[in-house]
Amino acid sequence: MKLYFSPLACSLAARIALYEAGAEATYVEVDPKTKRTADGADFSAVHPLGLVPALEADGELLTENAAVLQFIAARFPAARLAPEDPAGRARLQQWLGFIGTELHKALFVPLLDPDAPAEVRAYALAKAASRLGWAEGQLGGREFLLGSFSVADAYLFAVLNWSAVTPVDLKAWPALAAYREGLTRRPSVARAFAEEFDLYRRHLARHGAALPAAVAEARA
Ligand SMILES: N[C@@H](CCC(=O)N[C@@H](CS)C(=O)NCC(=O)O)C(=O)O
Repeated sequence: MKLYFSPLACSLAARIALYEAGAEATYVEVDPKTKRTADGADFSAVHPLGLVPALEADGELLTENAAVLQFIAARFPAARLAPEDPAGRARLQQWLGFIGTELHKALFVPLLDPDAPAEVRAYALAKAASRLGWAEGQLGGREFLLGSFSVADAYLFAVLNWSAVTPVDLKAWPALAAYREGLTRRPSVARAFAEEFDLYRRHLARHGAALPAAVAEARA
């Protein structure tokens, strides 16, 4: 298997899932600015949309977080990364859909995009209270979104990390903040996050950018 990823992007979730599964995989870094892989190849030739994650498996390319994560879960059932019963499976889909649309795309992408107009950012930020408030309520004080760790937790962790570089302050949602903090102690998550944090730092240095102070603090 080959995972195309960018450091600390949503593709972090697939890396976490692969680590959970103990899967053999090759990790190919994609520069989100140049769309070049680490060896200089054009990632757009792999995935014309230039989006990560993209997972090469069995000679095929799979894209979209929800599909990639569920594929990894299905490929490595012993890791128990997805419920198997219909209700649990639907609940997993519910979370993957919510995280992908309401949080990832609707809330965080406009806040992370330096080219997004101020009005667009304000429009996105206005959704934070209801979307994160709903997730906070659903989570309560639980450690995981479902009964045990699943690929939805990996995806939500990847997305919540972005609060460090956006005006979304997780302190307003203490259950979500505690949930994220708790996941940082999980071995697969800690390993994936530490590795990608270093790669992110190197990516910034290559582009002559400094590590944002809030990110450095969050890591310290
Ligand atoms: N709908 C896609 C979205 C993936 C996505 O937005 N990936 C981001 C990283 S988190 C990306 O590759 N962005 C690069 C770009 O927009 O050019 C999915 O769920 O996989």
